[in-house]
Amino acid sequence: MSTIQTILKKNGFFRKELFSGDLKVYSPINGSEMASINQHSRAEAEGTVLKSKEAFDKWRNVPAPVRGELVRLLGEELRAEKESLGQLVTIECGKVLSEGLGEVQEMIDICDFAVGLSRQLYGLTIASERPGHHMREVWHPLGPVGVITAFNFPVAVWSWNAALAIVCGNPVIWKPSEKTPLTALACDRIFKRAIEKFEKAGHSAPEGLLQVLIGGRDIGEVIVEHKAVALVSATGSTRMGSVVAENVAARMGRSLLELGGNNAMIVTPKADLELAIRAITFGAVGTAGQRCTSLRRLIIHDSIKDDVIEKLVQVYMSLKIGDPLSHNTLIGPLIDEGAFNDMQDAIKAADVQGGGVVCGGMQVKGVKGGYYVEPTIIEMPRQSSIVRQETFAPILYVMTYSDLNEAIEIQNDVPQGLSSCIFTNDIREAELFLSASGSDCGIANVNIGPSGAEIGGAFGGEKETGGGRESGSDSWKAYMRRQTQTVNYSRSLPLAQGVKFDF
Ligand code: UN1
Repeated sequence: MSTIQTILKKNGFFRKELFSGDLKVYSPINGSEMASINQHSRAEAEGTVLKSKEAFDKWRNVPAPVRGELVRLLGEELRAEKESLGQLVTIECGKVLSEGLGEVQEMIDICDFAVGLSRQLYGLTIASERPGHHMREVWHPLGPVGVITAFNFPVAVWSWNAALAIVCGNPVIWKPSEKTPLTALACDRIFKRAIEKFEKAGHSAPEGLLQVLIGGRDIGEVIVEHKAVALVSATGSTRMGSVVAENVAARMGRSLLELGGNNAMIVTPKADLELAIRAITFGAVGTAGQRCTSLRRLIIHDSIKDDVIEKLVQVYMSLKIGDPLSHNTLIGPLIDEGAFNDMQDAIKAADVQGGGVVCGGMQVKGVKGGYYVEPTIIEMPRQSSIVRQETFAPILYVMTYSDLNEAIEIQNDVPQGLSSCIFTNDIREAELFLSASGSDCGIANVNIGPSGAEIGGAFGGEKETGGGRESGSDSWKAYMRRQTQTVNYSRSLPLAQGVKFDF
């Protein structure tokens, strides 16, 4: 407890206002109450949307490279705050410090990416079929962007959205998870500092360019239902995502969804097993199994199963579980009691469905007041209903295969489609996995686990994962509207498709 308070104080995150509300914020490290903060009302949330609309009217006219300068300054501020924000991420969501710092690095990376992008919001020029005409595609700012984030990546996923949205000319309304509002308030403060520097350099940013809304479902509903919110980018469960998708579609808005994952690894007899064991371990137990991209299913050739499991169990036994702030810890706590219960329920269901626990599953002491668990390996006779479901915990279901096509079929036979990977040194196996009849996921890796993607690629998945793409590549296009422009610089008015309309 004292360490947590010391960190909050040292970083200037410990302010009186954080103790005047009714949203209690607990640290998963020891369950201690860190703050009780004010929540916004529905009316306030509506006011926020209107303010965002006003900010949009101004910000869209600021040249994109100047908008990029603000994001460059945000990246600088994040560099300066990497240590303190990384620590705050750790104490608020429980991931180990190296991963907390990694999350802030991911924010810095996306800022750098977005700064470059601010001079590259390219559209096409298109050959016109009519003489004296030219056609082009222009990307315009879209409007206020609502960002709803989850507890497990409390700041990085926001930054993927915010850095792109702002460079693309859009203000941002951010509703963080109720479990991790402090990191959001810290980012708001960091963003304000970037704005101060931006304005000191002679630029101007409208009020309300970034607004943080604290609250639960009712606040989320305002963002989802308000016509002025042009894009709703939501990360969370498939259940939440389908409500968002339906409601945003009903008002013809745009949504970008990053929902559940149920990520698998295929390990073939041609794999470098040492590499595979490292990747399995990080994928399945890193972030205590609480990434959307966490490894949940191992589909392993029957000839090597026993060997791999034996090696894995040895590694699992050696992993340090406990306080995520302390140096050698690799597995921190689950976010809360609910997550612990979900894990226990999944283990019981797996048992009923014919599974056998190979190792783990028990609660461990860790730090008093937190929910610490042993990472768990369960052998399953088949891909039963519990395996087809995402449980946000360090449970790894192991299944076997004898033919690679069968393995790919198992890999694809789940409702989710986020991340996937194969371990093999055989180019034929790897390329089959990556082909049109291979993995059906948004992310497919060879000799890399399913989690820990770089920001440069588009991030997201198919099927119940929601279909959205965030972060790198051309994901920015989701934050802009495309306009096809045709200009006639001739003295006549020829019609397309040769249509005659003479009068
Ligand atoms: C998430 O879990 O919602 O690829 C995001 C990864 C991270 C992002 C995960 N870069 O694991």
